[in-house]
Amino acid sequence: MLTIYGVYRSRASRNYWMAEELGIEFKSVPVLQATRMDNPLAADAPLNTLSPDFLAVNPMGMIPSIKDGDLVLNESLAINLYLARKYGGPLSGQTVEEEGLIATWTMWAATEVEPHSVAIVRIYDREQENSDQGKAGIVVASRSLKKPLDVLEKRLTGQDYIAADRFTVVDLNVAEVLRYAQTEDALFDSRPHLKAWIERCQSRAAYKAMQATRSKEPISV
Ligand SMILES: N[C@@H](CCC(=O)N[C@@H](CS)C(=O)NCC(=O)O)C(=O)O
Repeated sequence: MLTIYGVYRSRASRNYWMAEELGIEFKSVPVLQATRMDNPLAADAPLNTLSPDFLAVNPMGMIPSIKDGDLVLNESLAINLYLARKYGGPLSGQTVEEEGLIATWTMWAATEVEPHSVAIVRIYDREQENSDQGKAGIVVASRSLKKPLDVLEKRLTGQDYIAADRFTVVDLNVAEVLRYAQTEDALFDSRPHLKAWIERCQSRAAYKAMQATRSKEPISV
């Protein structure tokens, strides 16, 4: 059975969403972020990203990781590409060309979008969004997102999904990377196709199932 190591309030959410989409059985092993804990190395600390048992799974000390049979994989977006290929049906690329587009837009999200969307979510995580420093950080990150979001808006003008005429793993990957910037309404209100697309992605039953579990997870440990 597939094992997902992580918590829903982390990048593991994208793998939980993917597992829901695929309808595959999976086991979730909770691994907390050490950075959110007071004393992650305490003898009685719950399994976390600094625990030796978890470092044996991912020496980078980051969630998510998965185990599928004997295979261990890290890197949330790559995990989804693997799950799509292995279990995916219509979520995976059906042609080499679709696979190429899925890889391209996933790498684009990881390199051109996520650094800036994560910068925004971190400001909210630290409850700094109303401080001068936090506001300045949001302005800088939003400015950096302008070009990538204009490019995605153009891509989605005249087509409902990024790589094919159906929802695929890359829509899930990009939507999850962009979710971190969704506090900034202006980024989406000014780009109607992007806004309609992310709403389309997030109206899926599997996304709602992931969010329902996520909302029950305690915010602090
Ligand atoms: N590129 C990695 C990044 C993983 C990552 O940064 N995970 C965070 C949680 S979202 C983490 O585990 N941080 C360690 C910590 O906070 O202790 C991926 O996409 O899987």
